[in-house]
Amino acid sequence: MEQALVIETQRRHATVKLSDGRRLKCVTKGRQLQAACGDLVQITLTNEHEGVIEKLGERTSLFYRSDEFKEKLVAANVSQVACIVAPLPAYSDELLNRWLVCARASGVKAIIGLNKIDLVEAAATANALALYREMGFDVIPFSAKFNFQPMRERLLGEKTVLIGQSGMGKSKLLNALVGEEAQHTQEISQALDSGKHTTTFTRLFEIAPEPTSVPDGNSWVIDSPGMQVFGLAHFSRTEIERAFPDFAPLLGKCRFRDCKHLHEPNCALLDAVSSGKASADRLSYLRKFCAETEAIPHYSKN
Ligand SMILES: Nc1nc2c(ncn2[C@@H]2O[C@H](COP(=O)(O)OP(=O)(O)OP(=O)(O)O)[C@@H](O)[C@H]2O)c(=O)[nH]1
Ligand SMILES: [Mg+2]
Ligand SMILES: [Zn+2]
Repeated sequence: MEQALVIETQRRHATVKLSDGRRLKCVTKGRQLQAACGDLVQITLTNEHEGVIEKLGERTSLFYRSDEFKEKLVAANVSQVACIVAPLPAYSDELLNRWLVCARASGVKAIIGLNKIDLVEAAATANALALYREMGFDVIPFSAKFNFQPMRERLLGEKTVLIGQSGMGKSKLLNALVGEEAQHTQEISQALDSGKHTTTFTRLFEIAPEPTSVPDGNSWVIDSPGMQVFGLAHFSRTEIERAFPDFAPLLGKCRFRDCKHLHEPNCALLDAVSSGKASADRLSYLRKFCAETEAIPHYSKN
């Protein structure tokens, strides 16, 4: 068996890279085994170009979404999640919150990349994101088209998954970072204010420490298809609540131990919102995500 890095996934198929640089198309052995981009796996070769993933290596992290029916792996072994938003097409604040919660609850750092700052509409988006900066999230304004350096700096030395809705410019950023090799982007119709789904598989790209050097294995970036849904069913209420840095210090300070922060008297979270110390939108996301996860009996939760 040989060790390899998973660099592309689409359904049950994966492409892996061997230590000598060779790439193999692989299938996974058995239904139970689910490989994600970034996974280190043990493979056996079936022929020169194909192999079977026999075993997954231990993961330092796993970023995935889940609902009542299925789990969808996005990336393994990442050190950070970069949520990519843009003024056009308009991004969803709720989805951004789902990714931030998922990253934190998975023990992975989250950063927010604000793309397309060349557009005039970006000023309003930057204002809307000030809230997240106050909470301690790193917000990085950039333009994949005209100046991607601010993002490049945050990606060096890190293993990153880019996550975002369709049309936010994830692939454009990768094109800028790795050039020719990257997947193509297509022009979308801005008039319709809707993103055209371009990327259909998840892919890992290594980036070099200098624009002229070769990758050293320390930095890679995973591009994922745009997502419109992102379930957090694999987390418990407690895990979700703790993943809100603005509310986490208040947990346990409500009058009722099992407070759901809806309309209970002396709720510390509600009080923080009504006194203007915390955001009402953030509290509504917390309630929604917790209610969702509690409605699903499938997962064992603490
Ligand atoms: N003005 C401007 N347009 C950009 C910028 N970055 C990306 N775009 C455009 O936004 C559109 C979508 O870019 P993509 O990179 O395909 O978006 P994506 O996030 O990969 O989308 P999916 O693959 O569908 O998830 C393309 O038309 C890009 O040219 C930018 O910095 N400024
Ligand atoms: Mg894309
Ligand atoms: Zn409460």
